[in-house]
Order: sequence, then C-alpha cells, then structure tokens
Amino acid sequence: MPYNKPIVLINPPVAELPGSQIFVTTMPLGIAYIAAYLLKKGFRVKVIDALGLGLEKVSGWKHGLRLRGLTIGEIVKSIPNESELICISTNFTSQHKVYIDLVSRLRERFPKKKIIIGGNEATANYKRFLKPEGADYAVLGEAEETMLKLANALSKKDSAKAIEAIDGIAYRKNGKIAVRKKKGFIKNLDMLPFPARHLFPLENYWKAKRGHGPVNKRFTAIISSRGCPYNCTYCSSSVFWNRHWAARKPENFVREMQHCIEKYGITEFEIEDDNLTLDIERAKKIFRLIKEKKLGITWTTPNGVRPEHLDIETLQLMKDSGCTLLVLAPESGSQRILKEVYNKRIDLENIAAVAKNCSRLGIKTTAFFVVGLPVEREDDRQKTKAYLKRLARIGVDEVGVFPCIPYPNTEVRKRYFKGNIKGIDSLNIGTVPEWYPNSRAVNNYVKQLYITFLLYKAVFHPVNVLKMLFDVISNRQSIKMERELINWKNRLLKGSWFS
Ligand code: B12
Ligand code: SF4
Repeated sequence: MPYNKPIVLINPPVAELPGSQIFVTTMPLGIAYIAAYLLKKGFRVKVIDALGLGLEKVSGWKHGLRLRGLTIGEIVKSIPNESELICISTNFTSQHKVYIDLVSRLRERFPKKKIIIGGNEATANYKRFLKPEGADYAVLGEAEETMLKLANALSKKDSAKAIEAIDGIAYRKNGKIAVRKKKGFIKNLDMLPFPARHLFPLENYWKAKRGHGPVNKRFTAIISSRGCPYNCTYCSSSVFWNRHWAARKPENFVREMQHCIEKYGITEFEIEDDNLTLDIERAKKIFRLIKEKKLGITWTTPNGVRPEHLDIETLQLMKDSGCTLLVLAPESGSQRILKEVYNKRIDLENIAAVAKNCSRLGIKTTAFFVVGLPVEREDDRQKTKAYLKRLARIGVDEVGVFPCIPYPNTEVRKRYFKGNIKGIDSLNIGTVPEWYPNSRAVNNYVKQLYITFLLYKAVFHPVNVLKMLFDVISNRQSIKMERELINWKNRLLKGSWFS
C-alpha cells in the first residue's frame, strides 16, 4: 500500500533578464508523466506549477535577474504540511541558480522533509545539489520507474536498504555522495499513462500563447518517442538519453491526441520528439491515423525533425494530417563544421530539398543554426551565411540562430571548453551570453545572420512578408517571429512599450 501523503512535484519559476519580453512557456511534460505514473500506482500527488500559476507575474530576484512565476516564498508556503517528499524539476542548466535557491529555501524551512531533484541539470550536476543545505536525492535520467521505486522505498520504516537497491539515483550517505548508475530505460512506453495535464493550469498557458512554436488555440506538447541514437557533439539530449531511442506505438500516441481533444478541447499539438522520423514507417502510420480519424488538428515539430526520409509523398501525408510547420536543423552551412566539429550526420542538399518541397506544399519551415565556437573559422561563417541566403531564396520562413552552448557532459564542452566554464549556469536565453568566448563578435555575427535572412526573405518572397504583416494585424501566429511582432504591436497600441 503506497503511503498516503501527497508527493509534491514542483515546476520552478524561470529567471529572466529585466525588461525581457521574449519567453516561451509550455506545460512541462516530464513532471506530468511522473505525476500520472505515481497516481496510477496509487500515490497522492500535488503539482505546484510555479511558472504556469504565475505566467504574467514577475518579481525581483538575485544576480540582476527577475523571476517569472510564483516567488520562492510563495512556493514554500504552498507545500502541504503533511507532505514528506518534495520533488523539483531541474531541467535546464541555465536555471541552475533558481534551482539552488529553491532547494536551499525549502531545506531551511523543512529540515526533515526529503527533497528530490530530477531532470537534465540534476542528472548532470547532482553533486552541486546534494549537500547538507541542499537536496537529499537526485533521480538520474528517465524517471518514472525510479521515482516510483524511491517513493516506495522512502515509505518504508527501514528505507536505507531499499534505497541501496535502486539504480539511477545519487544521494547523500554518511557525509558522502553515493551514486547508483542507471541500468536501463523503460522498455514499453505504451504502458505509461498519458501525462497528467489536468494537474496544470492549462488555461494560463493557452492565454499566454507562448508555445515552443507558433500557437493560436488550445495547444499542448506531446511526445511519441524518447531519445535519439545520433551523437551530435553539442546535444545535451543524446547525453541524457545515452543515445537510446524508444518509441510509442502509433495507435497509443494518436489515442493521446484524441484524449486531449475530447478532455481539453486541444486542437494544436507541438510534437517534441528528438527524432520523430527515425522509424519512418512508424511515423507515417501516425500521420495516416491522424488523417483517417479526421482529428481536425494541426501539429508542428518545434524541437526539429531530421530531413532523411522526408520525400515529397511523406511531406504531403504530413501536410494532409495537419502539419503546419517543420523545424529543420542544418546548424551550419559548413560541411567541415558539421563533420569535424558537430558530428552532425545530415546532408545540406537534403535539407534544402525538404525546405523547397515544404514551400511548394504550404508547410512553413524554420531553420536552426548553432554557431560561434572558437574553432569556427571565417570561411565556415561565410559558408553558413551563403547557405542561409540559399534557404531564404528557397522560401524558408524563419531562422533561429543560437550560440553553441557547451551543456554539461557534451563533447563540445570536453573538446573546446576545457576546465570550468564560468557562467554556464547563468542565463543563456536569447542573446550570446557575456561569458562566451569572443562574445561580442559572435553576437554581431548572429545579428548579421538574422538581418541577412530577413533582407533576402523580403527581396525574394515579398508576398510572404505581406502575409506575415497580415498575420500580425490579425493576431495570428504562423511562424514564431510573428508572435514577437504581435506582442510589440499590442504593447504599442496599449501604450505600455516602456513599462
Ligand atoms: C519542450 C522543451 C522546452 C520547453 C519547456 C519544456 C519544459 N518545461 O519541460 C521550452 C520551449 C520552454 C524550452 C526552453 C528551453 N530549452 Co528546452 N527542451 C524541450 C524538449 C524539446 C522536450 C522536453 C520534454 O518534454 N521531454 C519529454 C519528457 C518526457 O522528458 P523530460 O522533460 O526530460 O522529463 C524526464 C526526465 O528529465 C525526468 N524529469 C523531469 N523533471 C523531473 C522532475 C523530477 C522531480 C524528477 C525526479 C525527474 C524529472 O523525468 C522525466 C520523465 O522520464 C527538450 C529535449 C528533450 N528531448 O527532452 C529540450 C531541452 C530540455 N531544452 C534545452 C534547452 C537548452 C532549452 C533552452 C535553454 C533553449 C534556449 N536557448 O532558449 C530553453 C531554456 C528554458 C528555461 N526555462 O530556461 C535542453 C536542456 C539542456 C540543459 N542541460 O540545459 C534540452 C535537453 C534540448 C537539447 N537537446 O539540448 N524547452
Ligand atoms: S540528431 Fe538532434 S537529437 Fe539527435 S543527437 Fe543530433 S541534435 Fe541531438
């Protein structure tokens, strides 16, 4: 019999730069999965979605930053007295300091309760959290089964022995940190219940309209597979999932979509897989099912999709099933960088062909670039610029250009950022962070790429630019850039530009 005190799961608030208007907010699937799994196993669960509950609320914080969401004090106050396990999602390295602050304030207030952390940052940097003034346990990697074992173990009178037997955790033991390596991943993802969306303030997310990609109506993140077998050197996901890839059956995935439509009236889906199309026959079956069942939805891939397998027939099928936008990720226009530095096994010609076909079929496309490593030479940068111009001419609708951040345990970090990286755990959203090598030059280069793209788009696709303006006037997002323009417009109209 699982113990009957509610297990608290926290989605922390987010630190941002003062004055920042560019933020993206989606319901966290990770906690929603864990909550659903614990509920299914008979536990009680209380979710505190500090971000979702305070999406429009900003307050002063430390390090010259402000917090979006409930304040740390408010989170501490909303922990039920009877709860003994407080679990915190720590998914982003860039939010490390918020997590540390939250953990230490909870520890201070509740010296006896157990604090458990999980997600990307906890998995990579558990040592920085597992301190007497910090957390008790870190769940490493995929967490549903581990969390269940840990909750079961902690509900026993003599929990120490039961804890020893759990793999995939790190914890404090006799003043040291004990690590039990993760042994495997969930074999059958179809046995997991659908994420417990009902525990989150979905209305707030819908109202804010700040999805990962463009969103207009009731939207949700959804995932049909976990992990990716490739090992691009900058990718944090392949480290986290250890190049493992597991997929749900198409029927199970589409059933979740139907559930979202029926229960919440959701009609827009953001498919967040790392590698949706690895098994293309499986992916096509998903698209066919959506079409056959006439779900009447739209979907996008804001986390990116690989170009192999995306021939014109497949793209047509995707379009017919409701696909409105694909994010492609060439990352660089230099084959040297792709091969020698990123180990990104993609063909730039292939991406250009997919972009061209999407443009013909009316599927919007975004192209992502990752730039700025000290090994990037001037000729590499020129090639990236040339390729970006080519994509603009083909009809790619927008680009996202990001500095290559050396996330923990990634190969780029080991190769090009030896030693400690001051500032890696500081905010790195939006612009090139100050601590980045040659930050100013990289920042200028990033800006140059954006400007070049927009100029080429305006010259070669003026009708698309007009459509974009029309979208902005009618408050409709069909690419992400339009969202920022809509927000600028609305702030100007409200006269709150400088507030
Ligand atoms: C959707 C998404 C987002 C959403 C937010 C999602 C959210 N709130 O969770 C948005 C669009 C806002 C976003 C923003 C960013 N993201 Co993002 N995002 C993703 C993406 C594509 C999917 C996440 C997801 O739903 N996965 C599916 C679920 C099932 O997995 P999961 O979240 O990992 O959860 C499991 C475990 O982590 C763990 N777990 C999670 N929470 C908890 C809590 C507890 C208590 C426990 C025990 C376990 C646990 O258990 C879960 C179930 O097994 C991932 C890539 C990926 N494949 O995960 C990147 C990813 C998480 N993002 C990443 C990055 C870098 C960013 C940005 C910095 C990008 C940018 N430059 O703007 C920002 C940072 C935002 C911020 N707040 O500071 C990196 C994180 C790397 C790192 N070490 O920091 C990832 C891994 C992408 C990558 N390939 O590198 N992102
Ligand atoms: S293909 Fe994408 S998800 Fe896979 S390792 Fe490369 S960047 Fe990461």
